[in-house]
Amino acid sequence: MGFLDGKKILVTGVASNRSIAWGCAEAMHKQGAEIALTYQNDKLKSRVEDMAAKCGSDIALPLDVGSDSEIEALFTALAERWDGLDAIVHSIAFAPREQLEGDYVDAVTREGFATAHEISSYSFAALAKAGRSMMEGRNGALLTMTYLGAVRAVPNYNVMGIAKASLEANMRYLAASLGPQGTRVNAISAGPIRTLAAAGISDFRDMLKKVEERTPMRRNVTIEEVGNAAAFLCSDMASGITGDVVYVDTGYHILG
Ligand code: 0WD
Repeated sequence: MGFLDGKKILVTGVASNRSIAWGCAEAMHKQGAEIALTYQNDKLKSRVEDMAAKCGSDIALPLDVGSDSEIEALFTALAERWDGLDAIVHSIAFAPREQLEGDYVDAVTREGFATAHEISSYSFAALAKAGRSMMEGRNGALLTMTYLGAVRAVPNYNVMGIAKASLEANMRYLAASLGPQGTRVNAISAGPIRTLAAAGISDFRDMLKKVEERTPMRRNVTIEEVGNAAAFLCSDMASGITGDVVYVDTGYHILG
């Protein structure tokens, strides 16, 4: 018996077994949820299929959130397998690598700004919109992944911090919009974790070290810990929580 028994959950953004999305899928599977995964491109297909199988699932579907037709096709394919959907985990972000190093004003470009916002923020609203009818009447949940760089000027995080601020506002507007149909919308602000996406951020290793030295718990957070919080937020145990950012960062955000 788990607290997600009978729930059908779509988890996007699995790129490797270090992905935060994978921590979410594993934790949710442990709590009894049925899981569907997505993969960004053909290179990731067989890896993500294998990872779905580890969650007892044979649903791994293509999704590049830069494409409206792929978003539509995803929900059409999902509707052929499931009669409804209880939660969507959005764990996707992208900015061109040259945006994520050095001085913000030097690095930012019109194109880099637009890409970061489209892939890292708009895509959350796009998934909410496309998934809305499958989620109706089920007390569903949407969840996204954000970072402290949304509310503080973190070195090298640059335009991604602005995209995360947009994502957090997006989350609140989605919560207001979808609340009347019973869908809750939240974000987890995770501490730094070594993943493929994180490798694109300049001096990421220093960031991990700095957090470890200063944070109240004197260690970095794990994908299992983020996954457990995600499982809770997508469950009926969190039925009163919407429009919120929950920090899963071993307390780093409270420091002055
Ligand atoms: O320290 C960290 N790792 C933190 C990550 C701290 C706080 C928040 N986050 C956020 C990230 O910003 C992101 O929103 O968590 C989310 C997941 O990131 P992750 O688990 O750190 O990274 P990763 O394992 O790389 O998964 C992100 C994936 C991509 O991986 P790559 O490495 O290929 O960029 O997002 C997917 C892709 O699989 N992705 C897309 N999926 C569909 N369409 C797209 C796209 N256009 N672009 C990227």
